[in-house]
Amino acid sequence: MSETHVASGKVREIYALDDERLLLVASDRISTFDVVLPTEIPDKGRVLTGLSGFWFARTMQIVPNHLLALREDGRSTECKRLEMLPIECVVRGYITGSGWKDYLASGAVSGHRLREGLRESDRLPEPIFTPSTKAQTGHDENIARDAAAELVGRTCFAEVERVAIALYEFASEHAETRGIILADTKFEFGLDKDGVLVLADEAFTPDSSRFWPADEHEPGHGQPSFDKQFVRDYCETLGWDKTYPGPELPDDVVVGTRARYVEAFERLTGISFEDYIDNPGAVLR
Ligand code: PZK
Repeated sequence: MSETHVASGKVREIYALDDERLLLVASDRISTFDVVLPTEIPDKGRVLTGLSGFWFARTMQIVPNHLLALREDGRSTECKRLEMLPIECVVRGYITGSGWKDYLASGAVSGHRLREGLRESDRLPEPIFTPSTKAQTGHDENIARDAAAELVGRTCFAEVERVAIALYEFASEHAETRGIILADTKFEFGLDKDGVLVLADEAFTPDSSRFWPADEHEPGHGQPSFDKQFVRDYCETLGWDKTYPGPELPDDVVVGTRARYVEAFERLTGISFEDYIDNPGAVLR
């Protein structure tokens, strides 16, 4: 490939196609406890790319997005190059993860004061926007709404918050009717050359969102992850200290995990994964 490499995520790469377009390539790598494992999950990158495409096609009436074309390999997308906003845009419909930690410590998350007595993994009365910083290393940190507004400007902040909540409401309602809870999700936005707000990165994938099986939802503790639970359970049996390097995965864990990704894809899109492999454009219609 002749394209210039621009950036690496844990499991994705970005290349420059020209001044206006980027190529986003999703690999089959998987991370757990923030460590990329040496074993890949076949087709994971295709599942995530297909899901993003599905959601981008269905949310254009809420906000324009960066997707220009989905390539025949099912894992590469051509995207409009944007000026990215310096915040991660997180929406939470359930209280878990760093939101749960912040709530326990202070009774609030990013300045949203929540009622007393919430249990871990409880549904919130309404989704909340909890922006975070883009940490260069380590974990993103939830920041106050004022701090986020300072970083992007008040008018931009208000628009991003409104759009992010609308996107979450749209997708989480769809997912719940298909037996999957989207507990929370992270968006990245950018501005195009005319200053228009555009949704970028990936949308409602299991790497950018917490997917929980709805029929197993039980507040009071952390929930099993729809996609990564086999991997986490296996890693817990090893007594691994969760630092680099991670363990190789046995075949049954790989096969079971691949099946969970494919199941999430098929439940959410209503499209058979085989059809997607034959014709990736199927998710856009
Ligand atoms: C962009 N990232 C983060 C994501 C990585 C890194 N449309 C865009 N325009 C300009 N920049 C970006 C995007 C997008 N999306 C996003 N870094 C730059 C990122 C995935 C893999 F290596």
